[in-house]
Amino acid sequence: MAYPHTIPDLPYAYDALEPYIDTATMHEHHDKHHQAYANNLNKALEALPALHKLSAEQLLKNLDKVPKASRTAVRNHGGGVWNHSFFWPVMGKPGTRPEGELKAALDKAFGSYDKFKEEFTKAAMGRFGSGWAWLVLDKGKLAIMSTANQDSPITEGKTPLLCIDVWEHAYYLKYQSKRAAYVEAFFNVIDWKKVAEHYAAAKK
Ligand code: MN3
Repeated sequence: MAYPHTIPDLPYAYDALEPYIDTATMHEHHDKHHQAYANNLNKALEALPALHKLSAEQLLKNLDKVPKASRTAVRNHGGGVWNHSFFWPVMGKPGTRPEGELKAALDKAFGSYDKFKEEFTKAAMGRFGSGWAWLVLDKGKLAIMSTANQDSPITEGKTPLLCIDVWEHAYYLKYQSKRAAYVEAFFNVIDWKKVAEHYAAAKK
């Protein structure tokens, strides 16, 4: 999808992730925040027709092709568009557990599911201010990382498999300042089947 950039509908109902992620947050987060990133990306690209054919992913992978004056706007709003479009489908309810090849890879990389959970939580909690925590495939290996603001691992050539949004807008209505409670709740709504699809595609 290229210019004008749009956002996908949620792949489930707004209340589907209750009680872990509340309906009001999903409305606000998807309809207002995500939509605003698309609107602002379009505004930033309005006068740059040479970039209109590029998808958000292509823009983020080629930020050096964006004129300097617009680069920060494209990085922030393009990241906001792509990251949230990736985020919604890695959640679902009931949540699942890693299976098969992905489970084996997680065990190999982190020792166990619990250890993975611990490391991912650490990345989510350790991100100061706004940003994201990610499980990525980096040169064939699973890795956990976090990014600031709307920066995306795809800009660094890494392939995202799973992410959590740790901007306050992702949890403040329900959890107020308790990011840890939100991160803990998130593990109940991870759709590991979707993560496994990303893993299979990334390994090709
Ligand atoms: Mn967000």
